[in-house]
Amino acid sequence: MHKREVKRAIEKIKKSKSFLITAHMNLEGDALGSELAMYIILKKLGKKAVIFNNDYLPDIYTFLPFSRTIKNDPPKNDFDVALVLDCSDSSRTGKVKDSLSRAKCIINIDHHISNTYFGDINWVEPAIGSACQMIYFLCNKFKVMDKNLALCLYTGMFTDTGNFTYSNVDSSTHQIVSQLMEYNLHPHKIYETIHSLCMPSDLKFMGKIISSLKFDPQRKVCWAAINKWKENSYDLTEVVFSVMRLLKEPDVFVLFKKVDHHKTRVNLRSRSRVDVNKIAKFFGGGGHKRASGTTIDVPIHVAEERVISFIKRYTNGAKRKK
Ligand SMILES: [Mn+2]
Repeated sequence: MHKREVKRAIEKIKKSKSFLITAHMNLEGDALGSELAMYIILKKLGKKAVIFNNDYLPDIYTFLPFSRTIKNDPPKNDFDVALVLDCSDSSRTGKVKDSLSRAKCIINIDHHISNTYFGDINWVEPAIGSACQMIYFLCNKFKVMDKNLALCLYTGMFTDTGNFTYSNVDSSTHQIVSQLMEYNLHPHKIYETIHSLCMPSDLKFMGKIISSLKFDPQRKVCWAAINKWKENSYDLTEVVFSVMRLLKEPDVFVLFKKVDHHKTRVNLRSRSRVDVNKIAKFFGGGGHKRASGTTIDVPIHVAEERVISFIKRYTNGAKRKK
């Protein structure tokens, strides 16, 4: 834990009155959980706070407390502090970026290894599995934990660790979860709200993806290239990856989605050995060692060719070094 930056962040929060809270685009459990938890903490401390996001709240997360207070339009007033959470770079806040300059100070609280240290205070912990786990620490410091906070933090920790199955889970994760569970949370309900949402058409779409999976000759990389990605009120990306992860052999999983004729979204996941942040970084993106992404301005078949051949070279290199 970066004690000096934590201390600076806490001091700044204590001294300041008004806050803008935001997170990365493509909202998911950790971004929303950490934003809402931060909002609740600040309200409990008697501060003024507003959450402003680039994207609309996905339906599956409306169960989170205070989620209806989230704004999608720029606030008119200035702020003492902008709290940017779970966000590797200020440009990842989308349209919120313009409003960040209206704050006297930016506090960057994040766990992406690709973080660009864009804040005035940068509390960045790549070894921690979720931004929510970092906010949990603030809850304890301010002694404000309650059921709403526990629900927000649990949701972020749960989603960012693949339901507590990824390699970023350790004993501290479960110790914290154990404390959150004291607030009478219902993990089975949270799980179903977030994950049991597929319509029959979604499963048929998944079937097409599964039947088109590709592998390198050594079966260490598994990928799918999808020309027509199904837009849902929730994102099927993690569902596809969870199916790919059922495979025994691959270390790396890749999903290519056509954005338009000259733009391809690439999502990368790794099981244990390969650092996919480095791969995404090579192609102008970033994220975590085990989960990252990038958008490349080339047609999908070109993106597929370039990324897969890079991964093959990269993993061969990693093997030789071992
Ligand atoms: Mn996160």
